[in-house]
Amino acid sequence: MFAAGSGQDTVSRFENDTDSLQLNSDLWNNTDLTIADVLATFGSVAGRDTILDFGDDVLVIQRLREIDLLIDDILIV
Ligand SMILES: [Ca+2]
Repeated sequence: MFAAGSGQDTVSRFENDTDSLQLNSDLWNNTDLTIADVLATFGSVAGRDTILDFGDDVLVIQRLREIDLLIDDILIV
């Protein structure tokens, strides 16, 4: 699970629709965001990777260039 205080983490072998990412809502101070909100607010693509940048905590998903693919692979916990 990726949560506030996790720092920078990298997912090197993410398989769309197979793997899932657990994000703790403390990353956005437990405000009421949907997964789509989270991706739209914090997500970006840099080169071949998708970055979820929560400020102090940054999750890099390597070799994924379409953020929308994640929408059914994220679990908010
Ligand atoms: Ca997916």
